[in-house]
Parts: sequence; C-alpha cells; structure tokens
Amino acid sequence: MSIESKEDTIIALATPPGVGAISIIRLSGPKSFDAIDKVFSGGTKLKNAKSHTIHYGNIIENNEILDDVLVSIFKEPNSYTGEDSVEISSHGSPLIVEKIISLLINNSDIRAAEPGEFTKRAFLNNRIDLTQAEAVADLINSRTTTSFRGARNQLNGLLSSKVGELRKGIIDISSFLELELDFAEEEIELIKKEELVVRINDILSQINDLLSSYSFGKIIRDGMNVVIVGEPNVGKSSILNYLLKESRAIVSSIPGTTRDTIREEISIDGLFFKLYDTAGIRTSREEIEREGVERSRLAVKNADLILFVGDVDLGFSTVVENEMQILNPSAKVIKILNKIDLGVNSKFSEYFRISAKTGDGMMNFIEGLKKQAIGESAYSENDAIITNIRHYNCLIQAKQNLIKALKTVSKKISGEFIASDLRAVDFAFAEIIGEVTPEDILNNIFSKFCIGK
Ligand SMILES: Nc1nc2c(ncn2[C@@H]2O[C@H](COP(=O)(O)OP(=O)(O)OP(=O)(O)O)[C@@H](O)[C@H]2O)c(=O)[nH]1
Ligand SMILES: [Mg+2]
Repeated sequence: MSIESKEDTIIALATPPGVGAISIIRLSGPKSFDAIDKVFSGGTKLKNAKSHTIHYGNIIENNEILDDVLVSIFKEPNSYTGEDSVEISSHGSPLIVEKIISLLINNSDIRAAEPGEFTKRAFLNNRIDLTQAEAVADLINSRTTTSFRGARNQLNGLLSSKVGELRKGIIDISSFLELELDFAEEEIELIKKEELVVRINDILSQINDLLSSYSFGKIIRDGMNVVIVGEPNVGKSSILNYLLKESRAIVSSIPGTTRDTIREEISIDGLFFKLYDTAGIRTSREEIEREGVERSRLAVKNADLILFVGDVDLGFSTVVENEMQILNPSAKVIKILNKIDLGVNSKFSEYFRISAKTGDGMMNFIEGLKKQAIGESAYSENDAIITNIRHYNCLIQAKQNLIKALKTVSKKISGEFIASDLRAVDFAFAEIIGEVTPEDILNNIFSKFCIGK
C-alpha cells in the first residue's frame, strides 16, 4: 500500500449488514475527527475531546436529525489501526447506516474502506505483526472452542514469539561468523564448527516440531474432512444421522438410497468435523447413480479421514478399499463394522464394532474419531502451532536453508557462505511475521477479510 493511500481516511460498517439493536460505523485516518465534527452535534467538538471518550449527540443532515448516536473517540496511536479513529454507534438499520456513511463521504474527503483495510493499517502501523493480523481473520471465522483458542494464541503473539526465539538463535550464530570475517586475517575461530552444528541442529529440530504441528493446526482451523464410504446398505447414512443426532439423510432398506453427497458440520468436544455421507463407490449402469459414485470419488480424494463401513454380513469390500487407496493414499482410514446388533462376526479385523441402530460401540468409535483428529502428539495451550499454509511454506524455506548451511559447514569453506545461508533462513522467518512480506502476498491476505475489519 502506498503512503498516500495510508493517509486516506476510510469508513465502513463494522457490524454485520442488516437490522440489529445497533450498528457500528468505523472511521480511521487523519480526517476522522474533522469529518465527524461536520455532521455531529453533541455540544463539544470531537477534535478537541479526549481519547477513549464516548459522546452522545445527533447526526444532522440538512438541519434534520438523521439519528441519535454514540460516538467513541480514539486518538493515534492508541487505536486499533494506530490512527485517529472514530466509532459511531447508530440504530441498527441498514437505511440509517447507508445515510450516515454517504453523508460523511459526501461532506469530507474520505472514502469507503477496502476489505481488511483497518487490520492492514494496524499491521502497517506496527500495532500487530502479520501472524496476528491473520489470527484476527481466523478468530472471526472460528467455529469451535479449539479453533478459537488456536487463533487466540496466535493473536496473543505465541507464534510471533516462537519465531522471534528462533531468529535470535540464528542471529547469535551469524554474529559470531560475521565477527570472524572481520578478523579473517588473524584466522580467529570464535565459534567451533562442532558447536555450530549443534546449534543449527537445535533450531532445525524446533522447526521440525512446528512443521509437524501443521496437520493438527490445519484441523483446528479448517476442520477435518471425514468421508463415509462403503457398499450400499451397510448403514452409512444411519451413522451420519447418529453423529448429527438428527435424521438428516434418508435411510431405507433399499440399496442405493443415497445418491448425492451430503455434507454436514459437527463439533465434537471442540473439534470441528466436516462429515460427508456418500453414495459409496460401486459400478453402476444407471446415469444418476453413476454421477453419485463420481461425487463419492471426489469426496474421497479430498478426505483427511475415511470411515470405511462394512456390515456384519458383508464385511469390507476389497474392491472399494483398493480404489480408496488409489484415490487418496494419504488419507487415514477407520474401519467400522456396523449392525453388530444382528450378531457379531469375528471374521473381520481392525474395526470399530458399532450399531447405528442401538448405539452400541458408538462411544468407543467417537473416541477413536477424536484421536484421529488430535493425532499422536498432544499440544498444550502454550505451544505455538502452525495453522496456516503460508507460515508452513516459510518454515520449509527456513528448513531448506538451514540444511544448506549444515552442508556448507561440513565442506569447511569460508564462514561467509554459512552466513549467507543463515541470512536466507532469517529472511524466511521475517516473512512469517510480515517484516519482508511482498506486497502481493499482503494484499492477498487482507483481501480475504470482510469489509469493516
Ligand atoms: N439392524 C441394524 N440395521 C441397521 C443398522 N444401521 C443401519 N441399518 C439399516 O440398514 C438399512 C440401510 O441403512 P442406510 O443407513 O440407509 O445405509 P446406507 O449405507 O446409507 O445405504 P445406501 O445409501 O443405500 O448406500 C436401513 O434399513 C437401516 O435401518 C444397524 O446398526 N443395525
Ligand atoms: Mg445412504
């Protein structure tokens, strides 16, 4: 963003559009107070009011009261954006909001804000770093307590401080190397090569820990795609209904009841699952059914976890299992043997035994589902977790350059080259927190925000 546009004064509705008790209109930039003073009558000039005060008064258009409002005043740098800011709480009517916004735009040199522009300014004015700005979007979008906590931790700066810690490690090593270069002629070794390797490996292992938190982090943020697959009539839809606690999908004893893919979201103990009931994978001559099977295949391709259902009579189809493997070799698979109320067949192995009809075995199966979502490693609330693909990619960059640095060390060539590898590592870290992030990446991040945030 250019400096000129940073100095624009911007306006947007900050609350959701529509009817409500109140709506909040937000202004930010150097002309905020001038603009509001032109249309507000509340006894005092807000330009002269103290920061963090609230003022009652009227918004006036052509000598007529448009609305009675409360106006909150924030003076730079102590506002969300770091700029002079104003929040107008009006009655929650789309008509009033629209009138107030156009009145302000028509009377002063201010313009409508772009999506995420308030948060972008907070970032550009160093109120928050980039990981925190991204966490704001995640926080707004979070739907379960776990995703909320993940975003909250990131907003509190947990990831930033972890990255800061790693950067300090790099800078410590680099400063030894740079000093050595200053004394190159005397051939002084300020840091032993073995010590260098130990330190680099330590940072590397911390990066690896962060990288491996991503599979959990992604599930925290976006939920886990869980796809129910199996032969016709094994009880796929019954399992979906059981998990949802409602009869969402049609269940019948006629094989091929489900033709389309059904998608529902559930949260189990704060974990977010996107559940897909499918027509299943099978050969069919009938056109609609064939389309249904195609859709099942697509769901399987995008699955994080496949619930592979068999029943006590049929067991598990190897044809379906093979095809699942080909479509999505990396998906986790849980085998579930359904209809155990009809008698338990011991011929089949590696499954949860359940009855979608009586609920038998369901608690056990749900525990298994949760375990798959959480994974092996247990993260505590104070651990930095990677939830964002951008951060993940930057860490990969850092890792590759660290490995390169290790190779350079082993080649016993000048410290200059190691220092250069380490600079590339630091650059990748700097990109995570937004210190050196290219303009187009920034724009892409903020364009995904809603307007007014
Ligand atoms: N006894 C018994 N019957 C079950 C159980 N689960 C499902 N059923 C019955 O099995 C039949 C098929 O169930 P659905 O849930 O429609 O099976 P589906 O796999 O979705 O079938 P399609 O959509 O046709 O592929 C229905 O008559 C269900 O009532 C169970 O645990 N025990
Ligand atoms: Mg079905």
